[in-house]
Amino acid sequence: MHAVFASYAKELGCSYIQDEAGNSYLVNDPSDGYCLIASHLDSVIEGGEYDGAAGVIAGLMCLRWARRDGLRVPLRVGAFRCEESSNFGLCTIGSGLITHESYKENIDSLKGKDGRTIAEVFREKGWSLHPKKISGIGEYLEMHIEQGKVLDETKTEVGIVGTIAGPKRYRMYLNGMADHSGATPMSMRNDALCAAAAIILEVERIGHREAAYNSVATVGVLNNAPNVMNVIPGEVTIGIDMRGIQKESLDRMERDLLRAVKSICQFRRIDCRQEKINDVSPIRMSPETEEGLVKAARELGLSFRRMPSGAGHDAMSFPPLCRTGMVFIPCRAGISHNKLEYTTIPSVADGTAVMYRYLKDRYGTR
Ligand code: HGY
Ligand code: MN
Ligand code: MN
Repeated sequence: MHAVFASYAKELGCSYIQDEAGNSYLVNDPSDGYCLIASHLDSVIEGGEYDGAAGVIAGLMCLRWARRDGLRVPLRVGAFRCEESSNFGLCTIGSGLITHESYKENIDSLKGKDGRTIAEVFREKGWSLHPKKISGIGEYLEMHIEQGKVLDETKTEVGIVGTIAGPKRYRMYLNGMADHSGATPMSMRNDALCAAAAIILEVERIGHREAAYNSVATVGVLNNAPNVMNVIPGEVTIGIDMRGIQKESLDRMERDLLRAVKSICQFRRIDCRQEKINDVSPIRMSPETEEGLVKAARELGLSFRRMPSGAGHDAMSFPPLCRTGMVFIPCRAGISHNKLEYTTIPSVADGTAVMYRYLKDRYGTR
């Protein structure tokens, strides 16, 4: 995908560069103060074709229109690596590394699904986990499918994002005692999978309780060992993903989760090792960029709504550095992270037109 992305350089009159973390860019003008329009090219396992890719295509279209119209602004289009937490459990790795915003702690020992550490993978690819910080950026824009049902169900053409939900993520390693499923009396078991089941239902209960604040809580990862019919499960790993646009709600979910894990494991005589893999506060987009995108949508006569993002995005990495804004487009039935994920070319064009109109309003043409 990055090679295909790079192949557009010539027809768009751009140069292709890669940063030290392996992220790709097309550059129409090397001067500072550039506007970066980007998203990611990786996807979740068994995912769809639009999450990330649609936003990169929107950037390429803006480059093409800017070249046609002689837009004055220095534009770059970016394709980030490893935005999804599917492999290393951590999200927005590519954009987080080059902004130095998301990873102040050392992530070298994070293991991917194939057991190799991120340090081994980066070394093999010739990339750095400690790249020099991105510089010269004036503004960051990203277009993305909503991955929710609001725009589709309300038949709204575009969404303008105000706040992106922050993720708090844990991996819990539950250790009980593998034992004979036939010969071990029920009162003498340390069943790690039953403890996990109690925790999973508690995560769901906490999520429902905080739904009033737009918070959600999910257990998406479950590994059970030895995972055979006649052995009481001894070792279980679960991955917990909590998200919220209100910090207090996120903190309440975390507090109640840790309390529940402690009491469930004590009651069931299970040892639990906790690994906190993500703790990103809810991120506010720049108000002036948000207002500019709203103005552009209005000028284009597109139906729009201001809305939060429940999903995380590379745009989370940029507000500490520069003005940042996001545009959403509908996806069919809100389905995402699923092969059925779908949006239309006219919707991609609508979202792109809003970003491009914003650029013209802000920077003007020759
Ligand atoms: O998981 C997310 O929120 C995003 O799709 N990376
Ligand atoms: Mn995604
Ligand atoms: Mn995405």
